[in-house]
Amino acid sequence: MEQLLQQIEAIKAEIAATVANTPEQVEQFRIKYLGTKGLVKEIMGEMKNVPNEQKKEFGQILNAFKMVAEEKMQQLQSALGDSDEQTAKFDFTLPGDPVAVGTRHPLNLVRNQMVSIFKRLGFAVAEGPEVEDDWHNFGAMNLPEDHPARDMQDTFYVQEASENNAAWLLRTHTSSVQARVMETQKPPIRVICPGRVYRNETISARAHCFFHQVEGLYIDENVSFADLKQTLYFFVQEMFGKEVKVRFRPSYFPFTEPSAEMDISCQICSGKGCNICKHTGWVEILGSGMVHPKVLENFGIDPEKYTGFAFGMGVERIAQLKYQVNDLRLYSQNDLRFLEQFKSV
Ligand code: 2NL
Repeated sequence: MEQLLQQIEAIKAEIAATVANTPEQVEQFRIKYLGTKGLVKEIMGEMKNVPNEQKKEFGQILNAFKMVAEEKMQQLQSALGDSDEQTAKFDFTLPGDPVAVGTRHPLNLVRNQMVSIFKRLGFAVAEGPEVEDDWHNFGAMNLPEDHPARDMQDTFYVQEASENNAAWLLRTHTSSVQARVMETQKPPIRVICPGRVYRNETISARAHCFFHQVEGLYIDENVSFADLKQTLYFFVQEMFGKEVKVRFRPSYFPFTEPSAEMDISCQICSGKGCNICKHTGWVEILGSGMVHPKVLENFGIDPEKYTGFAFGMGVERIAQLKYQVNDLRLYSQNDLRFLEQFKSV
């Protein structure tokens, strides 16, 4: 009995000291210890010579011994497998699992194109808050107190004006951002302001309660209406191609004088006449004008020394003309059948 225990301890030490560098050596280990004629089986065979009252205790010792051999066997196998067998089996040329990537939203695609065109002309990009005070959105832009745009019917008020507090509202144009630029910077100023704006409209194919704008402002000495026209003509040529034709129509905005709207030749029918251009061959794409002297004065800019032009356009409108989107609601419904069409744009 005592001798058997010593024998087991000796074999255990031998097992612990075993190393195997090849599959053959692992197999030799298996045969020597765990095979049908192996040492584990042989020692197990001694069980019949153990006296009955010691069988239970000895059985436990034998089981533990067998586990030591089996665990070592697994160790040897996995140590080999990691370095050789498994790497050899793995085909690194297999294609990976496809990862579904999203697509850019058409409004972001068009906004980015617009921004990059104006950047090339030296315009900086400015952004600002969507919740604005009455002054930056309306007052500074020369909109009189009784102007219809200020009406609750048209503008979302977050807080009405009171004795001590200004009115807070969702900006109705990104002019409010340009107001903040004029407040903090001196001319020359050359910025574009892309962003979301809000109007209290009933949602339909042609109107939405929010949309996206890019407004531009250029103030320096000797800025003229000719600069305005050439800048905007360059913009549409880059956006729609060199073939595009433009025309300016006189218009009115409280913040510009004189004011003009710009039309381009219809991109759908090339000017022949269709539903989009209402058979005129022309579509309106933006409003513009020379910055009103009162607006300049509001920011301490001397209108005798400086002049400027400004313009504003809707990103949805440009995207509609570029990609023939016939319903404004499509932009905010997140319908994949719509969005996936812009995968390769
Ligand atoms: C439109 C018309 C316009 C402006 C926006 C502007 C900004 C400043 C001063 C003067 Cl800071 N004007 N912006 C000027 C003319 C037209 O937008 O139909 N937008 C969609």
